[in-house]
Amino acid sequence: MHCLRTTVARLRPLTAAQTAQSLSQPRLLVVRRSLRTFQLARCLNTTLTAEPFLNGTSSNYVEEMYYAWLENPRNVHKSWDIFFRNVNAGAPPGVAYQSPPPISGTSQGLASVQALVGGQPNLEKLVKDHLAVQSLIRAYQVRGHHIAKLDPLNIGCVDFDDAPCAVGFQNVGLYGLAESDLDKVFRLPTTTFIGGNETSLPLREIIHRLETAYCQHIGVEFMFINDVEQCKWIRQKFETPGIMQFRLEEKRTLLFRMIRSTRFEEFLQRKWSAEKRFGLEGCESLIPALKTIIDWSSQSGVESVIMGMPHRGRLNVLANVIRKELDQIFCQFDSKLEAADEGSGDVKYHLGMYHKHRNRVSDRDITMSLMANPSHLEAVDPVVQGKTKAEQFYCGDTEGKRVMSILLHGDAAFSGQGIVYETFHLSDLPSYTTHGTIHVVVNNQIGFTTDPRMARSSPYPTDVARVVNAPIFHVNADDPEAVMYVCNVAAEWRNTFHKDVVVDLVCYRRNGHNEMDEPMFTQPLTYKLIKKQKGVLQQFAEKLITDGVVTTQEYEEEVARYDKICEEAYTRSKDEKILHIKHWLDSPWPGFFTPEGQPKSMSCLSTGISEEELCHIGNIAASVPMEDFTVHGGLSRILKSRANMVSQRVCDWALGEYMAFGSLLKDGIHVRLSGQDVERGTFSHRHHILHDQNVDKKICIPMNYISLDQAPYTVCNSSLSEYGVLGFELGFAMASPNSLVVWEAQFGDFNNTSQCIIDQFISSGQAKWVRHNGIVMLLPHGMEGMGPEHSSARPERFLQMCNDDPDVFPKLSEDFSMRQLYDCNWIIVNCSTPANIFHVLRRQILLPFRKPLIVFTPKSLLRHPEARSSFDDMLPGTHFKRIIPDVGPAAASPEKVKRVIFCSGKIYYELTRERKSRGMDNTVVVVRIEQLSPFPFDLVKAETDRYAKADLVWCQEEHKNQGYYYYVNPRLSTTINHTRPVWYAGRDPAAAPATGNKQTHLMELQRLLDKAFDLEAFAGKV
Ligand SMILES: Cc1ncc(C[n+]2csc(CCOP(=O)(O)OP(=O)(O)O)c2C)c(N)n1
Ligand SMILES: [Mg+2]
Repeated sequence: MHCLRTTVARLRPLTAAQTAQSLSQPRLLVVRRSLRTFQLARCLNTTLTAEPFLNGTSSNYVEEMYYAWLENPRNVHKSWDIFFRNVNAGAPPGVAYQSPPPISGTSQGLASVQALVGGQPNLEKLVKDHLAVQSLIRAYQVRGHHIAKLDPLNIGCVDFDDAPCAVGFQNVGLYGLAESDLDKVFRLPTTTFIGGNETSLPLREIIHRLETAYCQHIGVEFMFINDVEQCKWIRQKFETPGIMQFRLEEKRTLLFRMIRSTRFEEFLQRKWSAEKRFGLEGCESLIPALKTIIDWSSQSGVESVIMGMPHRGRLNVLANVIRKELDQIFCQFDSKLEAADEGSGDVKYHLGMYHKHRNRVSDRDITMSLMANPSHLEAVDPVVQGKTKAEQFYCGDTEGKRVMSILLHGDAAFSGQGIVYETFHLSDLPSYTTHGTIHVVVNNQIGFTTDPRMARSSPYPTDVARVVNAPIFHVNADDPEAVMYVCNVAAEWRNTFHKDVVVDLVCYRRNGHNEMDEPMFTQPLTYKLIKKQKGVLQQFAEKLITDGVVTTQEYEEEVARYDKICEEAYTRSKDEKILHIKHWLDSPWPGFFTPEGQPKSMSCLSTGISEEELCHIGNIAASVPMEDFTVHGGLSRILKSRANMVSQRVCDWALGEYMAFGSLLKDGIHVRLSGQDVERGTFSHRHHILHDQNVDKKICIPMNYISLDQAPYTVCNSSLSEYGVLGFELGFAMASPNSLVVWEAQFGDFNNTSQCIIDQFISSGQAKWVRHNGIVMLLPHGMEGMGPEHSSARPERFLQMCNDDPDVFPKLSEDFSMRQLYDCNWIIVNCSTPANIFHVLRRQILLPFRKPLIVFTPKSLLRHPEARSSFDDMLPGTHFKRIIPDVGPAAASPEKVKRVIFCSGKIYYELTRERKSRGMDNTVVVVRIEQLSPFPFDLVKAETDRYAKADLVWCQEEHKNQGYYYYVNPRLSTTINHTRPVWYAGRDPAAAPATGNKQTHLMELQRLLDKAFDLEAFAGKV
């Protein structure tokens, strides 16, 4: 049976000394809301250490007693009460202890204690034995989950070799206790709830209750949590005797939910036996698990639940949790279904869903959304979080009481994908928290064909959650009642502490990875066991019938009732001939589009604003609108220079951005800027948050002082994660079209660690899932001699993913530029002026539809004296310039022009400087293409027509295989109908984005400029 994972969970006791050691770690204990530090105990210990009967180990026990006594003197035995009173009164060593008074009262248990200690108590033995019992209790709390019966197959996929532990009757000797102690009564420490109303219990009963709490079908992993109250809360939820009991009605509901979950899969299997569906068989209790969480949360006031999940059981969740009509699901299996709208289909496993209904348990409305997700496992996690945060933000839910998220995971993906970790690290950050996510892991102990022992190095797939102190409830998914119980606790945990929690459904996968796969190829022995395993519904139904909760007839009737529902839906589904992907939207934007889903217009108002507004926002940007606020001297100078610019009616880059954000805020558009160090700006140019130099945490956000009825401005430094944070912002932008959501990379090249979000969501999201998104990515880019790692935002990659055809000159029309924007998959710009960044950011909101905007942003241009814009370029009537033609002397006499250099971005300033130094202002024009994609065919054509006889050169500072060349070149050629060559002046192809050597960098730059202005450079070449 070596193929089976045969690890026998061995439990090693925490020895008394270890317990004592862990107890003596400095920590904070909270008692009755007052903070009590360890210091106090240390003071006591100074006096205590001299007590003749105390040694290092027992003093820790006494310390625990002392805490309990402080809390309430009645918590400890009378003898301890007297002892502590005496110590506190300053009794000298040896005098504080007095023989205990005779034990009175009715408790028989206490009488046994007297029997234990005898007339002449041996205090040292008493202390040692109690300490041993305490160790034993703690061992159960810490590691009871190691021996809980979590695995329905009992193949033991969790390997605890490095942390075995032993408890149970047979192991009491390991704790220094004897079998003869089993019937002795011990006072229970305050760290356990197993006593219920009793404060002392015989050791045998103590062990029995601990086994019940920690070693059955639920394994509670929580003792790593650094919060005493939270640990106590969990202990109370699992240790209190008899706490896991359900009413008859609850059991029946649970059974009915199991019927739906199970029969749904069986129905699909019957009807479409040759179709993949990534069925839930082996983890059918996922459905009641989710429904329990939702019921509980709805009862506590949650109105909206946003979910993200992988393939496994998705259809079942859609049908039985989100409550999508069954016929709409069944018709997806019809290959002849025709698409009525755009979208690549992919409904069954990837499209999302949004549905509002009345929750029967709470009798309140609840909106459920399941987010569309790509195949890339776990990629949707941060997206769900972002959308949840946005919904909370828009409804003023600052504590996560109305909107919450649930994330589902597979065991292999949960431990394998780094994005899980990145998402966990957002969970407690002020601008990213969703106030607790409930994670549910379908832990079927396999990932496709790979065993856990080959898939992860941690014992559980859930260990990643420990980094944020999330409690983890492992549960045997073959026990629906245990599942329901932990789900209730998880929902209550979230509602109480607003922190993440994990439910680990330990289950199995009855079929192959999908229904077409043969699992016996790779897991033969496991699957022999699985074939023998009775289905969970059958097990549960038999149990409830035996217990008299339902009759066989009731059960069979319910099964037949649900089968009939499925059959009827199946019949209806055959009438469905057309697939409306719009019906599968996870985030509808009511009122934004026409009822047919079209933009309300095909025009965009001027993105300019009034002089008055420019001055007002500029002055805010130059001010510290808070009293008694000390700004840094250097920053004062920056603010002063902003004031100067305003008085001169010009903007630099930072001010241009300020004007865009400020004017949108003033119009009630929420702006959110997120990314690493964005508050100040990587290049120290932005300074959107001012910090008082004398008072800690005193900050000022001038952008929030623009007007009284403005929208709030959110600017937040993020965790050091691109994948997680970009995904989060994408999700945030999904919730509403009426906010400008901007993510900035520290340097543009770091965008590739979020490649999955870019590829799977941003560039293709609308095409796949008919979902618009107006997210803005700011990617600092430019060859400035900083070396290969900080130069390139990889424009070539973004451009390669553009959907416009390089070989077709489009039909020009009046609304050409708008149509082009509407048809594209994303907009890519490289602005060379502050006015243009101002306009393009504002355009994002003024457009009647939403498209992702990728902006290659400058570094040195931020402070370049020429990279300034006059207010004139930002006034009403002005627009974003897709290209900026040359307006110099050459443009006035086009017939004299020998060469037109097309370029994009900062190289423009290097080209014009070079042109001037060569005295070629009359012969060479430099045209800036600011909007690279969609390519401004119309405007470029106007330029090539105007300079009909000139050479055409594309000049870029990037290497030839990078930058824009391979995108622009064919489009330029198409524009001129291939009548002239388009020459290249730029760096040679290279593997790295830039040289690390400053001299080489300058030499390369000069070489490309030489080529750009050498009018003979291409002579004779074809
Ligand atoms: C990022 C990513 N890598 C690889 C895959 C291919 N893949 C699809 S399902 C799967 C196994 C997933 O196992 P698990 O997370 O345990 O879920 P299960 O199928 O067992 O429910 C793999 C490797 C994927 N979809 N996404
Ligand atoms: Mg799995």
